[in-house]
Amino acid sequence: METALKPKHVSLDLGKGVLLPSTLTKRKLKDLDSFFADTQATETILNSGQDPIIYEVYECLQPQELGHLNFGTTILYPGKIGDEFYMTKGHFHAKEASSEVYLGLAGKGLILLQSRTGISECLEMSQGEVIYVPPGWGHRTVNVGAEKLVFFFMYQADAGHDYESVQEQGFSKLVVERRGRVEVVDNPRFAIKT
Ligand code: M6P
Ligand code: ZN
Repeated sequence: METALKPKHVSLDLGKGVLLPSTLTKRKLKDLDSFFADTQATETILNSGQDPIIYEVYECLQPQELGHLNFGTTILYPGKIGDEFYMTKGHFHAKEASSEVYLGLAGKGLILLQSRTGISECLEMSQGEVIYVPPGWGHRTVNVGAEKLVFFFMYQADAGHDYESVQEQGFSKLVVERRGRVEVVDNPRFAIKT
């Protein structure tokens, strides 16, 4: 067994979700340009010179090889684009056989899960909730609360992120605010490709 990689130690602020040392990625609205359903609302915000941060990811990344685990935290800000709540891009794993675990740390969210054949699930994400994403399920997290949604994740380091499959049509469901309530509705843009 290869033992060249030394054990690591990082510290996690459980409330804020800050993981150090780590690699920090900030995703702004411009990075999610075509991901929100209301492209007009996205354009209006960007054309006004604003580019709000939608989420931040702190990652402890290992070599992209079988046997290693990547882990980290995501801090998803509260807000909406049009009537759609702030969310992550969402992805399938490029290596279909890989899975992921989430642990909610703070805030109130939902995780949308979707199979390649369009079967969808929606689970709640809040402090202390653990969610297992089995192989083959695309996943996207959504902040439906007024505070930051903070969660921990872990997945196989060789999993890879496939964004293309979700960029074009999105997920089959949208999480929106209607009449002051959180609703999970069908995405009119979505159709299973045959
Ligand atoms: C989770 C993990 C990360 C992912 C992040 C943001 O925390 O699944 O691997 O990068 O969410 O999601 P996305 O990459 O879909 O924007
Ligand atoms: Zn993933």
